Amino acid sequence: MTEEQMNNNNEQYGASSIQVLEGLEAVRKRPAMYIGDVGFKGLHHLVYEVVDNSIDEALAGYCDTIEVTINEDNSITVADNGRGIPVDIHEKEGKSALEVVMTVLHAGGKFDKGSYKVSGGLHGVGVSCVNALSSFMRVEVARNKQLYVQEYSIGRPQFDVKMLGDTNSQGTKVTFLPDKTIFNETVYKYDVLANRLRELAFLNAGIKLMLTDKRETSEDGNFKQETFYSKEGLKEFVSYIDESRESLIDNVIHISTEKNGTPVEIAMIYNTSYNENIHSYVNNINTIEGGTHLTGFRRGLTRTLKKYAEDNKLLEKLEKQKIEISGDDFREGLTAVISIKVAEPQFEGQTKTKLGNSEVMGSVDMAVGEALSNYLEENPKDARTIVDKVVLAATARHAARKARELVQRKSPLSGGGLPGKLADCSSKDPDKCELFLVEGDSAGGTAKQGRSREYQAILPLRGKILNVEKAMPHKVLESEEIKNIYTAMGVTIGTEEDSKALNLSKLRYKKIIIMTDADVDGAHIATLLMTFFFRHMKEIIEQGYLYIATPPLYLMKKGKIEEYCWDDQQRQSFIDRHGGGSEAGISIQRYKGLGEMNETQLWDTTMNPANRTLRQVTIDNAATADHVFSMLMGDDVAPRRQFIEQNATYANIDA
Ligand code: 0RA
Repeated sequence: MTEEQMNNNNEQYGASSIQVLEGLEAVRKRPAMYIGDVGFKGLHHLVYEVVDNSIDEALAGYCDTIEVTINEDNSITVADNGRGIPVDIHEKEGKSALEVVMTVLHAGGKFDKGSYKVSGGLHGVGVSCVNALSSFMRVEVARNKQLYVQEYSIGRPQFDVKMLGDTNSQGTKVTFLPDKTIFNETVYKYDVLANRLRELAFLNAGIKLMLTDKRETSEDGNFKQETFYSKEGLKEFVSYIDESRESLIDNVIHISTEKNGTPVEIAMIYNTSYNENIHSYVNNINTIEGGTHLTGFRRGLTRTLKKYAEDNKLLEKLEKQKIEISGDDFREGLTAVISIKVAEPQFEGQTKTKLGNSEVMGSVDMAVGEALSNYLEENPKDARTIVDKVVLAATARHAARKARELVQRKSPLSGGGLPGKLADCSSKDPDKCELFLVEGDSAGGTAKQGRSREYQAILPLRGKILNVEKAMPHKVLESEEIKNIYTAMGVTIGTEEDSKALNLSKLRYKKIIIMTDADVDGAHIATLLMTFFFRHMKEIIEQGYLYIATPPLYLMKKGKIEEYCWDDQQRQSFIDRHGGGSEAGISIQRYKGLGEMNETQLWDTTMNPANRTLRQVTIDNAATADHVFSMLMGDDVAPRRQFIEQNATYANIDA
């Protein structure tokens, strides 16, 4: 801030505002501390912070519509039809309450009387923080039949709250432009915001959330726009996630109750797949690392189903064969969403998305126990179907023991236990080592020739790997190609009790790079591999270790000039620069497969860390990723075709 601005502010607002300014200066000095990062994630997080305030107003029962607009300049407008932020003079600060909310760190909740604030969430930093990180912000409040406004620049008010005139509506409208000197990314991605708003609509039944993108108009001249609204909340959420799966029972089991003061809502269904898909939320925040609520859910589920099965003598077959049921067996083919509200959540874990409050465990356990045992008694046909599935899972797991032991055995020593097809690198430092998973033996051979022998290992994969979305769990571990991936990576899997627990302590590479042809088959193979990682090695994705290589599409030549191009825009640019817009005299080589490049070309374009572009695979929204993968890899052809047509840039399905 310049001296001059500082003085101006002091004159206008008195000495008390110095404190305020210091607060927001701290946010600008260490933005990552407040919003996680200053990249793509942090940029989108700003929107969630503002939307959360409106969600709180809706949950308090005062508003039912929230409109989010991406404006042409990548500024964002969030408007709700709530009571409007109070504008009267705040006694302690001596200025408009509106200004305090917008400019004082953590002031947002000051007027709040009880209730669970979703805005107390993951970062929960409030709108003032967004203000501090915005080169421009404007708030409009419609309240008491009057329209009020104030504007800010990097959190500093540009004038006192002023009245604009009469109005018959009410609500709050915030517009902000993220500060380009703070953020590395300043372009919003429609789908990312859409996924979060859809999720919020499912989590908060009855609230209408709209998203409009003013940056592009479709052919009919309208802006891109979607409305997210769910009448039945979690029940519809579970149906949406399982849209492409065949369900095992007729109904979504729905639990909505309050235990020891903790509101607990759960929706669950069993499908014919072998995947466990549990998504858990605390105060609308996706707790991807789980926590006490998830543990409570698992306990309640296992205990209740086991008791029902025992009481009805449905486990005798297993007992005869001396097969013990494990916790996993109760969750095979289960899709569930758990959403609870906690007044003072304790978030732990690496990404602060693991609930720590111990008192919650018993509440969720009890809620599941009561509601599920009732459901089973009232729906004996469904109960029988579920128990049969559990018994089948236990039997298959028992039979698959051998396959698992293979992957469970100690991580191979260097050389000895490694797959024969692996061309390993000489360095043993996982931080520096990379494993390329390459489509086909021929491209694998080229990659071996071209690579850095010190840091890059090559594992050629034959054709299409198993579709893990459809295969039974033991088939996954029996697959030669998949076993090779585990052993090459040095990853072992957990105990029989928790077969999904991965042991990454001997991980041999911290970059796993999928390298496939730039054609439809290559895209399919990359998707199969991503699906495998998503379902069976999620931590590898979560740790940021999974990447996709991007081979070029064209080699352009004019005389002695050669350039690689990755898209049609670059291709056109070459033609413009070297042919004056005409293709005459220009040779265009279209690469369809990696095999069409020699080892030097493959190294230069796709493998050399100095030139290559790797796309990191990330899970932006776990529920969306689940929905997308089950759709892409499932039985239904129609939604898959539609998705592929809509998402021509295939590898971007990292959801
Ligand atoms: C505190 C008190 C009151 C409204 C709000 C906060 C409020 C905040 C936001 C943020 C975005 N939209 C919002 N809508 C309302 C009103 C208290 C009263 O009217 O008695």
